[in-house]
Amino acid sequence: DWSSSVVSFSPSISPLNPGDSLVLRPLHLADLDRGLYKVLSQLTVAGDVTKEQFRANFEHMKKTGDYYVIVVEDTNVGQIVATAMLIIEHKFIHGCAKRGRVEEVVVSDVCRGKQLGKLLVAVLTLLSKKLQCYKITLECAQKNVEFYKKLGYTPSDETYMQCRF
Ligand code: 16G
Repeated sequence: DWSSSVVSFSPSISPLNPGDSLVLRPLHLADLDRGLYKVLSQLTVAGDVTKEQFRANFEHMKKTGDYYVIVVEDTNVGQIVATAMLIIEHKFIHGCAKRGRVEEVVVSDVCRGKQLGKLLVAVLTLLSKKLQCYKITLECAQKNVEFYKKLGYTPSDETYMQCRF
């Protein structure tokens, strides 16, 4: 239930009313042609992806049932202006529990200051709770720590480690 969310928005926006001419909805296949990669490239190397590569990934994600990718579209221009995804991971521990991960949170620079990042993360966090995840985690740049703290996330005692290929 959105109204029970602890996060407050000023001015008031919600998943059903994200702002003037904006719509929050699940990712569509056709969003590849609505500037999705232009937005993603503001986060990191988004890469050059063919329609077929995108479709194959999209279908795979859909089939697993564990990916919830949401976008905000500016319907005035038919362009994606923000995106984020929730991935559900299945664990043996905690009684075969589920854990959520937030990934690829990006708001286009043309749409900053409209609380869209906050809205997307709040929606996915609430969704993970509804899906009975025992926790939800994310990795972020140091400069975004304060942003995520306001959404109920706290830095972990665990160290984030990686191998890059
Ligand atoms: C951020 C993103 C992560 C993404 C990474 C890209 C969030 C919460 N985190 O950590 O999803 O994978 O940036 O960096 O959006 P990379 O190109 O080094 O993987």
